[in-house]
Amino acid sequence: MALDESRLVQRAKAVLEGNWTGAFTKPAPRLYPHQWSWDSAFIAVAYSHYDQERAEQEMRHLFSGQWANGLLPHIVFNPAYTAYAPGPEFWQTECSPHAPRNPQTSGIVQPPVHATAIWHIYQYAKDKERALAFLEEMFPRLEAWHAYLYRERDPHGEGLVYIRHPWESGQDNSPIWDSILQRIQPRPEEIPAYRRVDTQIVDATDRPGDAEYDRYAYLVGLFVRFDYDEVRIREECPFLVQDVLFNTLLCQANRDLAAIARVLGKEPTPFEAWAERTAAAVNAKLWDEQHAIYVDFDLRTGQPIDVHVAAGFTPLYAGIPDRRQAEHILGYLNTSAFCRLDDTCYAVPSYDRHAPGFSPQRYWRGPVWCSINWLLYRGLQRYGFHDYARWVRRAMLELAWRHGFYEYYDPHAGCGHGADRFSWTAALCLDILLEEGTVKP
Ligand code: 2M8
Repeated sequence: MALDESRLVQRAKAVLEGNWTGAFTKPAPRLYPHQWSWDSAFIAVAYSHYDQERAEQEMRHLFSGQWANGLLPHIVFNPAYTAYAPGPEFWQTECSPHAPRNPQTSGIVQPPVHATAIWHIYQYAKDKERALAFLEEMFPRLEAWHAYLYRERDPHGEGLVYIRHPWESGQDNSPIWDSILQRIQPRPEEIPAYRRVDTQIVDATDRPGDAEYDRYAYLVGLFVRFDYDEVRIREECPFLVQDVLFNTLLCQANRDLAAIARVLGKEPTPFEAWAERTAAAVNAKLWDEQHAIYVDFDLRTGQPIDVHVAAGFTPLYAGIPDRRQAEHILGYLNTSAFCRLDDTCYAVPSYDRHAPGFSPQRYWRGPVWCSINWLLYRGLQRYGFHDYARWVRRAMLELAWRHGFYEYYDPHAGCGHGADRFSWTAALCLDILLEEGTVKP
């Protein structure tokens, strides 16, 4: 059956409704029963088109877990779901003087898309007075969040913040981390005990392997041992990376925070300055001129990480590349390594299809993700690459229409993998379906 945008809107809304807990929206019904940080921002973007109050609630609940030092945790735990592992007892955030006791949270962050989501809520709000009050409420929290990142994660003032765990990237088992994780060889007693429930819910071949999980756990054990003290973590943590996607999203979030400041009659200059400094640093340090892609930087070896993932094209989204760079990026994106427009690929895969270790079904090592495709869609639009942008839009919607709202999709077969009824897939489809107002929510 041909794609029917109105029906797709109804199906996507039903997914979000089904994952709504009364306080926040779960990323997926069973696999992810708590509140995840960047998932919720994408979800709030969708609600902003048809339920202003729900969009506000989503963000307000996430920020209820913000730490006193500004850290916005990647998970806010819901006490109603005790079966999920790894849970609060694994994170032991009570050892940090900054962490809240209630709600319980994890002790790491995720990509900072929150100012962007909150600005979106304001822009689409029907009740502007209420939206202004919401901006007033959220502004100091957003400011503290960005200030935390620049203060604690960019100690040399480079304009690039670091991540200290693969989960902080949002792209958990991406091949970007392979060389670093191979260097980490913890002794068995250094790996905190953990339980996996993910592989009981979805196919184990879709998920990261146990060797990777051991290292994820080892890193969390290290943070706990240091009471989440960032200075000690920075000195000792073997995983310290300046990540393209994270810094790109921070750059755009600063631009959006500046817009929020302007509406509130506050000073936008500090946020504009952050955005410009980060954009310049991404271009100076992470751009690979030879291959026309941005790559991560390993602060432990002092070397770029020469791994090409689709996230390496996302600086388009924040307007970071100049025209010449952007055209080269499009040239690389439009090859068989990623996705030629006339190709048999269903949408842009997360990893170079010719690279060693590419897998069409294993999580962040090749499958199509809607989040990355949405960012590319926005970036391509920004530079006026309309043919490719239209194709990405259509590809995302067709995947959801034919196969359902999966966490990720096989780029060759199109079928869905990971969790079904996945919120951000539904949310980002909703955003592109509803943005022009031609389809009714
Ligand atoms: C995935 O991450 C969690 C750990 O935080 C997991 O693997 O269990 C990632 O895809 C991440 O980007 C996402 O936010 C989270 C929830 O959807 O799942």
